[in-house]
Amino acid sequence: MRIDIISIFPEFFGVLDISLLGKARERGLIELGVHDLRDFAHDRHRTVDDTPYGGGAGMVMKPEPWGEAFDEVLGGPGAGAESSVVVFPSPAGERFTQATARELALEPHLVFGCGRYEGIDQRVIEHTKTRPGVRVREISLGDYVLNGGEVAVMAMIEAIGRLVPGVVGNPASLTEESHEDGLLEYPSYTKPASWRELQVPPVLLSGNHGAIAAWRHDQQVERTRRVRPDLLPD
Ligand code: 6GU
Repeated sequence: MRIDIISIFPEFFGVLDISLLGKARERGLIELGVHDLRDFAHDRHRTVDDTPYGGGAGMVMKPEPWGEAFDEVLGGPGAGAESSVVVFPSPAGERFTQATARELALEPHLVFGCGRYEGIDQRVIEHTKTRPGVRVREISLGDYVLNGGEVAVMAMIEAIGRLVPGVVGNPASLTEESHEDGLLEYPSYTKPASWRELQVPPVLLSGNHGAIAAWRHDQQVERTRRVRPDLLPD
């Protein structure tokens, strides 16, 4: 998979050199390009924003640098990249879920356009939709507001990247976790069996695999009912 990120804070993404995603890049499973939006602004101050038509607070990102950045990342005007998904992180987008991460992990090319200020001129989104071979999604992490898309994109890339085949060593660890089966994860324990007078639940020491599976499922249902009842069917 190839991932391109366009941002006025490219240095934000330095942390993608480390940890699981860094290893996936060393192994050639994920190819990453980070692009500075200001490289596509040609005035002396490399301006990327301007005041909003119609008035209102804050600044809006100008369309021209975005257009040129997408021309480069998607293969030039009219060139027609084969198949790309462009993601605009936005609190006004559809909600990002594990299902979204699973869908995006199957794509050969993702492009993240990180907006700042009060957003990007809407024509950039509309124009990107007209590029051949390109699908556009506006995606939100949840019902709160971040100053820009960078932190949201970091979270999305971490969720997507670990689902790319080969990135996580043991694929079973991908299915036995929160949200993969619609329930929250069961609690986990390791040695020692007794720590500061707290005991590991005895069933986990019993060696009875059926009883352990049943206990874990009960824990998942109980935890989900308690903290995320919205995830359960009525
Ligand atoms: Cl994707 N972007 C911004 N700026 N704020 C958010 C968000 C995204 N998701 C939740 N809040």
